[in-house]
Amino acid sequence: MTRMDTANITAQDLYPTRIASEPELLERTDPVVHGSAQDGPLTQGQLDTFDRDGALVVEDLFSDDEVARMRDRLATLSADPAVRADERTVTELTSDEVRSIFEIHRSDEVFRSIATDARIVEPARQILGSEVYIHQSRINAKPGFTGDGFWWHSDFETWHAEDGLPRMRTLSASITLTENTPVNGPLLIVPGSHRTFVTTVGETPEDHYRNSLKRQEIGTPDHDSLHELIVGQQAGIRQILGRPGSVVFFDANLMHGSASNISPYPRSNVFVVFNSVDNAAVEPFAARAPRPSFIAARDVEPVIPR
Ligand code: 6CS
Ligand code: FE
Repeated sequence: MTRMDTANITAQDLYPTRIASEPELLERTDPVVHGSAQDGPLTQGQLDTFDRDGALVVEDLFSDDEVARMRDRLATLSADPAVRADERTVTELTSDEVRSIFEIHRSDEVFRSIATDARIVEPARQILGSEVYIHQSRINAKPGFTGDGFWWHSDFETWHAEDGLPRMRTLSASITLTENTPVNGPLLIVPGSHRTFVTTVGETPEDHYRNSLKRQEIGTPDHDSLHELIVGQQAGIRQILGRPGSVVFFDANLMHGSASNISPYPRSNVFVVFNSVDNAAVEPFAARAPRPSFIAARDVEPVIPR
């Protein structure tokens, strides 16, 4: 396979990945924060934190009642045979436990209303400086004892290579449904890594998502690049901890991952990925065909916050 028949050749590729035989650390050319404090609701201090770290935690954005409703829904969905059989549900590699449920903003009323809630949509619009649409939504469940982790990755690397998002103008809002503690496999981030694009080595296999959503290998950074980022450039690693109902907003290119959960305490999060309407998906930059729309939206439907 050559570059010509696998990749997008119409749009300019600022972040070439899965193409060269050696990895590279490239400088981000896109802005991180597009809006200003006047646009609200985030303060200048919060925008500065997001700009510097690539992540911002807002505690207690959702109430205990709202969190309880979401957890109940998740429990019901996870136990429902129809949901378990649905192609949008991903189970763990080594067990039948539910790992992720995708496109919950379309399949479920409770999560539809959460995904369009002004408390997460407005900060996304402010940071991205435009109207936004939902590129992806999902619940990640990490049950006690059996929940497997996520190896280091930049979400943008995959969304660029496999879904065709051209530029870095995308973020995730992750709502915590359980307490995130040091022992239940919390989110680990490399602060400031959103300014560096780590290219990866290895071609995207056909229907890659069938494996990658259980355990990703292609599209993940190599050890030397991670060492350079974390140790060489002294970015370090930070755990994101917090109470249920907190929200972590993080840039699509932030290097992050999480360990498996060997504690008895479950951990689950709802993710809503907002993309700028000015950054709509084009053809994938390093895959034969785009992934199904339940993983990566192909239509731009601006979110009307409620
Ligand atoms: O493939 C994806 O789109 C996703 N994979 C990971 C590991 N994180 C973000 C996203 O859901
Ligand atoms: Fe991720």
